Amino acid sequence: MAGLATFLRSPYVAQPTLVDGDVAIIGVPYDEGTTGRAGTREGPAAIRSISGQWAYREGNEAFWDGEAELSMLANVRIIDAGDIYIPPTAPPEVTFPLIGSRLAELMRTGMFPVVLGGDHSITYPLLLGVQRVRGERVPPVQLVHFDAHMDYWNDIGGEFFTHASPIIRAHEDEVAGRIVQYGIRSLHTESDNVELARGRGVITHWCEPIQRQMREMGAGRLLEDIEPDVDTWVTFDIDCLDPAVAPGTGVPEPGGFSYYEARTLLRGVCARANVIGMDLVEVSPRFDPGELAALHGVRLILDAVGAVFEKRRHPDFFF
Ligand SMILES: [Mn+2]
Repeated sequence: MAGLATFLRSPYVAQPTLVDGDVAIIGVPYDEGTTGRAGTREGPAAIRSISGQWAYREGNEAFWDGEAELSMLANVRIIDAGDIYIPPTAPPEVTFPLIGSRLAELMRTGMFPVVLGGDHSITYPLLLGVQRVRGERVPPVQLVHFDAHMDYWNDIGGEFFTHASPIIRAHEDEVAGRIVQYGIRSLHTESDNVELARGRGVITHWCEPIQRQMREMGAGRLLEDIEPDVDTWVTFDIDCLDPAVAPGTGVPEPGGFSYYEARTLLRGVCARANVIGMDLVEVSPRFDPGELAALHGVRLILDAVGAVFEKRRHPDFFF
């Protein structure tokens, strides 16, 4: 494979505009928010590296997905805007504004941002950046959250910005409005605030029951919880997948989605809501034999972005 290891071997453009592309890839090599084993700072590089597997798309030609009888990403131009600089040892008070400002800068161009994590703590500053672009009087985005974990801990030993807390932070700061979660299955204690989240209206779809539901009657009912056509951010923690499928992650949990289950839900969300950006977090390459977590991450990004742009072309499109 020739060329630099950008995402899909796309052009590297440091300060892109809509003239350069429709989709901007941005890496956040940050894992200061991890509570256990670190390493997700190496996620963006690993995701870009394995993405070369799909770099055979000539120019902006479509991918044909024969399984879904779907042409994906036709004339969708992807560029790679590189990584956000993370100063070593800097606290979240320093790094989070850097993350939020860079995302806001990219969103103001009108491009669709795809953020490669990094640990899940980055979703909070990303949503702060999204809301800054939207303006104070505009309601916050709907947040669709794929994860094995609720990420609704208030704090861990007085630390409020770890990868266990991005959803509660975003919710309490009102940079996430409606919140729908898929894939949750970790063991919980009081700290997880399961009841608090429920009381505040967070819709949590526990993993095994919805797997059964999808087998028996498809994903339609599950997607009805997504408010149609409203501006939506998708945050996809790779640990929502079965660790047998995607082992390379910081806090793997037994059980979890197959690739097909995650793809059905993810594409369904992108076909129903107006998704304005996404992040894919928690890929941890040193725990990733076969580069499987990174590999699934890339394919799911392609599936999601493909659905987003298909919806823009055909607003009534559905899988
Ligand atoms: Mn998680």
